[in-house]
Amino acid sequence: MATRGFTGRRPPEATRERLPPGQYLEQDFPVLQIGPNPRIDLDSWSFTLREGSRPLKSWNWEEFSALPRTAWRGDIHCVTKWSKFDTGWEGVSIDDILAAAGISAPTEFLLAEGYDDYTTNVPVADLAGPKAMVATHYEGKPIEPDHGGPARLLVPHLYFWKSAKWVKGLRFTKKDEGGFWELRGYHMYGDPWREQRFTGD
Ligand SMILES: Nc1nc2c(c(=O)[nH]1)N[C@H]1C(S)=C(S)[C@@H](COP(=O)(O)O)O[C@H]1N2
Ligand SMILES: [Mo]
Repeated sequence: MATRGFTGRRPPEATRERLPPGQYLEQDFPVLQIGPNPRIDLDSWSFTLREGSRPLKSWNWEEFSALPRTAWRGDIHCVTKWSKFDTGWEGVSIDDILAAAGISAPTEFLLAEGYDDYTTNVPVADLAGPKAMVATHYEGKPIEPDHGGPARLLVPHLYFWKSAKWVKGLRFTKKDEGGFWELRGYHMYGDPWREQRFTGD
């Protein structure tokens, strides 16, 4: 016991406190998705805000890369029960995206849309502040295609299925509309601390 505290290992109690209910600590970074990686060429990449079908503002890669940058480090939680601690991301916060578009959110809800046609719904209120972003970098490097590069949504306080990979835009919706997984039984909100995995949780 004399060497406890000198091993550099996080005490198990602290790990347990940091893990939402039903989660285990994963050291690797698993890859989960509904299909193959979409092919994305930076020359034709764009990110678009829409209200329903109406485009509000669009950026190409060069324009998007010139927006103010935000960094965030923290824990992510997948509904398949792995959590990963201390993940470091950089990108553009949703606040900065809206500011650059010169608009405030036109509705309270939106669907994030991926280049693979994946969608997931998030309340606009959950994207405020620096903790939600369109991330372009993971641990200082461009996000690998397997993890959603060149750009993915990052909403780390909700289960990771809300963090749409290969994101191509945000579509504001009048009502809270379910996305790909929400229409297939996943929870509409997905708070890991309240263990909102499936409809009715
Ligand atoms: N575009 C897109 N985004 C997606 C998915 C997907 O299939 N397509 N899968 C989601 C799910 S279910 C999870 S758990 C995470 C996995 O992200 P990772 O592969 O980087 O771990 O991405 C989410 N974002
Ligand atoms: Mo997932």
